[in-house]
Amino acid sequence: DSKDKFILDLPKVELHVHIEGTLTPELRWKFAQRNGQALKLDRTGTVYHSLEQLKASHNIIQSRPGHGIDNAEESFTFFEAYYGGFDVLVTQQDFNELAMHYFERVAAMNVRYCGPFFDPQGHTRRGVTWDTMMGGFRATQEAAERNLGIKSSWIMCFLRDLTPESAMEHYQAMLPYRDMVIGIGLDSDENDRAPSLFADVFALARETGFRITAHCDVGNKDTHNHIHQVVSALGVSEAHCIDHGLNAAQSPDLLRLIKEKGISMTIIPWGYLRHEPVDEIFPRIRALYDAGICFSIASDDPTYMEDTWILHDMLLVKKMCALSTADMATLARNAAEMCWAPETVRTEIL
Ligand code: ES4
Ligand code: ZN
Repeated sequence: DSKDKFILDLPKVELHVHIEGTLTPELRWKFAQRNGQALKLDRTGTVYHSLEQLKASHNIIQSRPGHGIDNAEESFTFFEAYYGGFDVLVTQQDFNELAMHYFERVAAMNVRYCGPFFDPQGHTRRGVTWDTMMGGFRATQEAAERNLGIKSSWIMCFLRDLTPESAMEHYQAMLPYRDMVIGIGLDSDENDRAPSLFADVFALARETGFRITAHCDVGNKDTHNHIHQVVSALGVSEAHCIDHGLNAAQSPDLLRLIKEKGISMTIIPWGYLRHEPVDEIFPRIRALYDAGICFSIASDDPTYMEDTWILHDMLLVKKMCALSTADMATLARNAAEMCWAPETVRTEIL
């Protein structure tokens, strides 16, 4: 309807999307064919012989709690599915086409700027070179600006289930490409992996002029401690960001801390449905909004979350938090305000 059209037309900035989490079954199939790979998706080692079978496997991945993924022994976890998809990314062309597909998709949703995440450790450990990865991403960055009018800068994430030494090695290896990279993030499996483990590399990145952000996943058992550590140990402040961190809504102290420090956050409504009941999620998002915290809506891993992209996340949050079109314009403006693009780019969008 006309209200949806209003949301579609809002100039958007997307600040939390994993480029590897935008791999569609179609692209996965195409790259595997081109690279001469068999597609083995689950831990039983089943080989997929057709695109139809592969699509069906994404449907299992996309199931919500109580619908397969979390409790079915024979299905795979989100991270197994996600890292399984990495295997088909081999050539510069693969990285370029993956990223270009994302930019084209969100151009149609009126995204004007984005800061996509990438996970270099998931690629170097398979023998992919930095030139392959960054060459593909650079070609996309240039083509997206030229042909789609979308400006962008990359955010390199460390896999927190790997060591701080590996993070430091990857930080150093990225420096030759630093003109493409605006920020440093922390993602992957948060269980028993405190942010403070990575304090040294984040301090170095901050002092060198990178923006920083870290995932504080919804429902993680240590989430309040981790949100606190992102501020106290990683040095996240006004110029930086927290990804998710929704559980701060349950803690007056954390809400105050985030508000006082002027820290911004990224919120991914569709993703949380995989972990938490509806009435745990949306009142908390609403509480962040009512507390006046600056957060923006994003898509995280669209093809592993029932094919939901930034527009769908915005429509969901509008509906479930009972936000007005003016509120949605505020959220869109938040994204442009909190983003790490140069001032000239941000004012163009605002
Ligand atoms: C991720 Cl949903 C999620 N959580 C943590 N790390 C990630 N990397 C990609 N998607
Ligand atoms: Zn994420």
